[in-house]
Amino acid sequence: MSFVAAERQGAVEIITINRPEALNALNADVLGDLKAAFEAVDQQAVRCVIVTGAGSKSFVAGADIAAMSTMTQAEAEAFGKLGNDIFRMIETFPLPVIAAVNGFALGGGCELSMCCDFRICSENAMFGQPEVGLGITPGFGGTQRLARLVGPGMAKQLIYTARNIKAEEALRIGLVNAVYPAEELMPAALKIAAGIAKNAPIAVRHCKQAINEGLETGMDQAVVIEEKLFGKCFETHDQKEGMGAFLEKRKEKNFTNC
Ligand code: DAK
Repeated sequence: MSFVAAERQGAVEIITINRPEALNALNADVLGDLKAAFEAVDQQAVRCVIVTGAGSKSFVAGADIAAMSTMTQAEAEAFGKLGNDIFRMIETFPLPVIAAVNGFALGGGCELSMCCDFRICSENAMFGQPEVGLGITPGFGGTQRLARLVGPGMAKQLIYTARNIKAEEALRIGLVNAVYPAEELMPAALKIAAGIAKNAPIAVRHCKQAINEGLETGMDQAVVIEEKLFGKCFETHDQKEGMGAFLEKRKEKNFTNC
């Protein structure tokens, strides 16, 4: 897996796009390695995944323009499907995924960050969907996820103008949750991940599923999705442990992911 590095720190898996000579641009090999890295995550032991980019300059500067430049229509569609399938796998991954955006998140990079559960970034981060300036549309879900995250009006303005935005503006429009000095980004991501990891993993997973699936449907159906997942928690050891700890006034909880 030369283009993607994976490292475990306790219950947190850090997945790093590692092609710094091209500002971590995504070609088919990088996408394949990213898929393999997610497939290799130990879902019993790991409680949260962080996705970031190698180097101090770029998260991911987009899909690889050189690789795309000579594609036929059929090849472009296949490339779009490759990326979309992997990004959808990340979006529906049974563990929370945090994007720690450490620089450029342009085009496919912005799209990668948006298929994660939420984004935090460094002060030097820059977001944008510059595709129309290259004569193409966003192709890894950008038209869909940006509109859902920041609203259709803001998404349309950003996509039609191909304007890149800095971290503070990304914060203001709700694309990122927080901005940190570069050296504080990964410690902050790990702290958030640790805060997630101490909670009941099955409950966290069900929350992710309820939010994701509920947003895709009407409220009547959405609350039924929540009811079902809430009910499923009562089959778990961790529900008994969490509620038992409260009733016994016990601070320590032994969540076992079952
Ligand atoms: N692709 C390939 N190489 C890239 C790259 C990219 N997206 N971004 C940077 N690089 C490479 C540069 O070519 C350069 O390589 P060398 O010349 O050294 O060999 C190296 O990374 C360093 O870049 P710069 O020298 O340009 O560095 P600067 O600091 O001067 O500028 C920059 C940084 C991020 C402003 C600049 O590199 C830049 O503008 N990069 C392109 C950003 C961009 O336009 N990104 C969006 C790409 S389009 C679809 C599927 C997917 C997509 C669309 C459709 N379908 C199949 C339908 C997605 C599209 C995109 O993501």
